[in-house]
Amino acid sequence: MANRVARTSTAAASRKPSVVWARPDDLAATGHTVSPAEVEFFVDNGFLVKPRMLDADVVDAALDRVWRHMTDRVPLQGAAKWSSTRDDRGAWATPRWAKMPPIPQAGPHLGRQRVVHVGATVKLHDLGGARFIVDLVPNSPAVRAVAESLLGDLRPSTRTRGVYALFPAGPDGAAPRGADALGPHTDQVCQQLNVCAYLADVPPRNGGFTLYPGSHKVMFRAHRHAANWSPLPTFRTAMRQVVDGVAPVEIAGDKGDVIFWHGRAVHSAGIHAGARIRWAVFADFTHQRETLTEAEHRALGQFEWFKDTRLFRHDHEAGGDMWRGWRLGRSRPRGC
Ligand SMILES: O=C(O)CCC(=O)C(=O)O
Ligand SMILES: [Fe+2]
Repeated sequence: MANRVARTSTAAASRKPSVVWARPDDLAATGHTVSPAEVEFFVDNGFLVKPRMLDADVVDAALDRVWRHMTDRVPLQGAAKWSSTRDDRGAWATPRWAKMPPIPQAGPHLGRQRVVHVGATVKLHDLGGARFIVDLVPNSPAVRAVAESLLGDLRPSTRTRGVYALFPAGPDGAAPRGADALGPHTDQVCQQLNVCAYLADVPPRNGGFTLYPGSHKVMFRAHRHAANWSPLPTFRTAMRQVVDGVAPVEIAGDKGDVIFWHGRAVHSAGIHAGARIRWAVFADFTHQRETLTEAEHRALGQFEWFKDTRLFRHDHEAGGDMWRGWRLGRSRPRGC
């Protein structure tokens, strides 16, 4: 269900390939959780990278648990077995997973399997609510402080989307490498501020999260509401304008880096021509406001159990100030 409507149909040939992004090193300022220059960068581009925000030892311990979980839960094809030598690249390049069970059509996991293993991607949604993952990313005091400084008072975090691994395709994997390797889209349900946190180093062209700078402003106006999924008839044209006109940036980085990104930004998993697994946790932040019930989400086709986001009962119209209610480094949220 996620992204089905939002995925663009723009011909790949007309798209721009991603460029590996070079982080400006002068944005942060001592004494500021988010400096004025960082706020300005975020407002203009729709993302902000905070390098090495997560403790490296805690991340390593988390990744050990994630790896064990994956080898327990992701079935391989036929009689194949996961290698216990995690560092032996040859043992896990060109993964061949067992066939996925069908998408649940009812029940608590409506719309998405608990674990996704397709092509070179594994999405461990079932780890999304594990205490050690929630504590590591959305409940990390440092991550939360930045999210609060940008967005304002936050809804308490109960889960993340999970841990997303992008595997190397391997010699016979024939991974597409150009713009057609990208799947530009926007996310649904209620979108304000999201994070992507790296659990291992992500060198260039190793699947780094890829985002179209400035696209949050275009896509914001292509919705009826400020945060709730509410695409206007102009949505597809707006997507085409972004995907044909903007060179996406691939965010390479280090273990523990956290990327904060605006929920309306067009984005994609990155081009992966490298040798490592791209390990990332994705999480959602929204304002603390009244939300719709689970039954209402199901009725609207916006039930995404694996995301920590809920539609606002009373969302603002997207016609006005797109930063209404955001704190943007100030002591009080804007427009409240
Ligand atoms: O894995 C990635 O880099 C992209 C994930 C994504 O687009 C999403 O969680 O909505
Ligand atoms: Fe997405």
